[in-house]
Amino acid sequence: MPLVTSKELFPKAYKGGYAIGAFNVNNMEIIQGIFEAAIKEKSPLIIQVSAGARKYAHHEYLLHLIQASLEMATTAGVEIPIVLHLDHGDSFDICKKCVDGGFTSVMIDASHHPFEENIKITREVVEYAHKKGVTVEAELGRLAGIEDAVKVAAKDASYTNPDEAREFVEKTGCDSLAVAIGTSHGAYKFKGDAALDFVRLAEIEKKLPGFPLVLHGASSVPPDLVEICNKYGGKLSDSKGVPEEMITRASKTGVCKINVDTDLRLAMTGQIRKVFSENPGEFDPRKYLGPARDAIREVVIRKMRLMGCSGKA
Ligand code: TD4
Ligand code: CA
Ligand code: ZN
Repeated sequence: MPLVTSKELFPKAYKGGYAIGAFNVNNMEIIQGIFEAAIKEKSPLIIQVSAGARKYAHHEYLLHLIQASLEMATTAGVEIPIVLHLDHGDSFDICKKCVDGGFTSVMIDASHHPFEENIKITREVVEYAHKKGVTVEAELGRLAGIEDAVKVAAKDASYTNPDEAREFVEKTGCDSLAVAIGTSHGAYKFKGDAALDFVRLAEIEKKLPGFPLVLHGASSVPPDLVEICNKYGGKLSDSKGVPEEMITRASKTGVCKINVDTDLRLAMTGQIRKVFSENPGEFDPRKYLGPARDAIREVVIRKMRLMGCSGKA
């Protein structure tokens, strides 16, 4: 089965009250782990590549590894719709390269620019991408830093404004919108209790009925994954992420795509640490990348069940 665009997945997710997991990839084992999970769960999938991942692994390698997964699924008689998405493209140029180079979806993240400038850059990408049948995710508002989350003033300045969200979507023609409602990237999201602004999310939804929203910074940093890392020599202190029940709650709203990267990193690193702690003499990469791949599969299965996309392929 060929790659699909987000347009083929989001309306079903919106109506069905679930979200599709978008997982970041950097190498073969990560792709295989995620793919094994999608097959096991019969779940649609969004594979996403950051600018950093593209630089690290190279566009062609990632594209062909994903195409290999699709071919293997077809051979096995399994149909899994997959979107290949650029995560946080920061310029027209990188978005164009991905549109031209086989991606079916791109994110233009011009959220650090003033509102009008964000609209202008996003619209340019939309015009180019749509001509080639590629969908575009944009971002409005900025993801909170750990300090910002507690300050109300900072919250109003950086969280997505519902009225602006509608204007932004109308003026840009983007296909989905990443919103800032309290999450942030990485393993340290909250100092105390997790605070996601579900009231704001509902207001955004009201202003944009039926329009797919995207949640970034959605790793949960589950204590069991942190514990494995720390048990085998890691030093992750007080890591707090988005509680798993909030992932399920968000999935039932207009949020159609939920990004997860940090939890995959934790799962992978924990297993690699374990192998080396238990056998410091190990030097066969398959002996530590294999368990890392298995751990990725398990964490992705867990996410798919939380988001409700299992069984929706
Ligand atoms: O958009 N993302 C993933 C960000 C990946 C960054 O990759 P580089 O290091 O290559 O720049 C997310 O929203 C993931 O959020 P999470 O909570 O998992 O950190
Ligand atoms: Ca949803
Ligand atoms: Zn992100």
